[in-house]
Amino acid sequence: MNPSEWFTEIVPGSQSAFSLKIKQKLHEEQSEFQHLEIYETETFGNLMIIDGCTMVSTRDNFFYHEMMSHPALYTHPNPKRVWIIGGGDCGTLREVLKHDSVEQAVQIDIDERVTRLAEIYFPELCESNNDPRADLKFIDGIKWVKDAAPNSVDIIIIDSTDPVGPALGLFSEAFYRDCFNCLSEDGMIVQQSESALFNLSLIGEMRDAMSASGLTHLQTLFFPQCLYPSGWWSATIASKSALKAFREQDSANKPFETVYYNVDIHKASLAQPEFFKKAFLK
Ligand code: AG3
Repeated sequence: MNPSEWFTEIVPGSQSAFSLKIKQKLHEEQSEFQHLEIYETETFGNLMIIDGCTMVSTRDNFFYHEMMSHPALYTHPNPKRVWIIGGGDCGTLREVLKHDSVEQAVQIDIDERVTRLAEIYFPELCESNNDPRADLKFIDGIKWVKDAAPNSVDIIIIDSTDPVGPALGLFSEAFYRDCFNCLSEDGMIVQQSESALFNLSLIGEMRDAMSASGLTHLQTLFFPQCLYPSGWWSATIASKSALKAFREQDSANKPFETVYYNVDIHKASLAQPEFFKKAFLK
């Protein structure tokens, strides 16, 4: 095996790594905020790497983007205003805009270069960028939420990188409190919450910070994501007030295509593993 033909992400602490065989490097740059690389792989299509970490592949991004969007959008009674903090590849934005109830979806990513590269190398993720309901902003999401007026958003989706570097503040109690303050009464946040196998203590700290901010009814949902460390990922939903009932009928009759998400997957993703219950729910 010639290592130069492979992209490898070594996962600190876990003594494990994930590799993909590459055909060629398509792009590399240091943006103002992070190091960006794009590869063409043998079997996963194109691959985006940020600061050495896998972000998106053509082949398997649907798991993540669908699960970051549809469970929350089918739990909120009538989601009209959605913000995506991060999400510069526009994959979450595309899923959010599949919902007819959504009147405005604002994507706030600090790094415009991520979106410009996604437009070139992941055009399918950007296919809804010209939807009149879409608004792409390239500013600091932490400041955006801090400056927002009360009752200005129904769902905030935090589609961030790992909690290091620019994304660290997106996992803090202060940020969650700012989210709480600008959510509508039925509002909720969804945050990508890493691997329950490799990052359980981080999930615990994140859940504690969410609860301390006033957010409540935390639900961590689980889904496969082979590109990311351990291949098993999670998202955590937290609500401003009482959790609303899952709109199961609407989900069963969803008027759009998905690859992974459906009503049964939604329910199954909420099943809590025994070790997770022991850690946080008992
Ligand atoms: N955001 C989650 C990336 C976390 C991956 N971590 C890693 N490879 N260590 C992905 C952005 C997709 N819109």
